[in-house]
Amino acid sequence: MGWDDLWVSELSTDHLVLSDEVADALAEGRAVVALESTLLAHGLPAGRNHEVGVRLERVVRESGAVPATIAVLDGKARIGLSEAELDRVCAKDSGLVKLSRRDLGPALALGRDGATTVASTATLAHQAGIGVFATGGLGGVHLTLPRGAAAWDVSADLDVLSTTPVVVVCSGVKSVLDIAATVEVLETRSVPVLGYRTDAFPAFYLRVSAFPVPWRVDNPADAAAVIDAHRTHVPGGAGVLLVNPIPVEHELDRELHDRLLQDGMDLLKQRDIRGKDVTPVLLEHFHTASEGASLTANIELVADNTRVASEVAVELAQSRR
Ligand code: PSU
Ligand code: MN
Repeated sequence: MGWDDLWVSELSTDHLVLSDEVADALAEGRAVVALESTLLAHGLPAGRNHEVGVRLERVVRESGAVPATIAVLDGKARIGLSEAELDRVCAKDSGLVKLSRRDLGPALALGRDGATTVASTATLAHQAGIGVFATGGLGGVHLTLPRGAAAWDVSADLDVLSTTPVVVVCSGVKSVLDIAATVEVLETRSVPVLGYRTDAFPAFYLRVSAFPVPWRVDNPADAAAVIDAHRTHVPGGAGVLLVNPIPVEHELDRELHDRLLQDGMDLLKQRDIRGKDVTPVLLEHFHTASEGASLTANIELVADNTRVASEVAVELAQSRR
């Protein structure tokens, strides 16, 4: 048995399965970037999600890193998907459950299929030895609606980030969330927030929110240096949030955005949508009501975050050599 086999057998367990490509890259200290599956299975419409999954992996490779899309299939956490596995995640009637961190134990034990959110993807990435993860938007504190829908709803993404040493690259949080409260929770939980070429916390479809970021970096090398210092010199296992605004040419028109948001909130109230259904229902409303404009925005921002994450992962890998 060679070194690679040893590494693989140490990392892969009955319930955690690394693809050969990911296992090899990790063993050789090469850059690996984790990608989540909830944004594919529950955030994008079937029919578009597969091409996005393939594109994101290509973006990672073009930046010199190895992609590790993460999902739970047949009760096994898959780190790096085969083509057939990506097909399953993106299938129209895949029936994949949305798995947060709390759902991992049940899904593994009961042999289920599920898509992983930021919380569960970061958990599994860390377990596999992957330190950088790209996504669209982080979950956060939901706006409080009078009675019923989303009356008190704080995403597990925030707590997981405060205890899991993974860098999450995203375009902030969607404006369907309470951005001010989300930023406050990140401060309370001691999660460093770095603006990537921005002084404002981004609002997903829009480049800026009304809230500043505490720190700004302007290139992958500075981002990597901050991440390295945080990991090496600051006790505790908090991750890092690197926020990258949507590319300017894909930003949504503000008026359209505000209208979609208002209607979306009304829809939640009318249909009494709660808990983990809130985000997918709102996303679907945005995509349909904007006739695809928000879908393009969503796809382009995830692709750009994936590029930035890959560049930072390559810097981090180089600085460890
Ligand atoms: N942002 C998107 N699309 C998504 C999500 C976020 O653009 O599909 C998903 C992510 O997986 C995130 C989750 O972790 O929504 C948050 O869900 P909740 O608010 O129920 O924790
Ligand atoms: Mn929630």
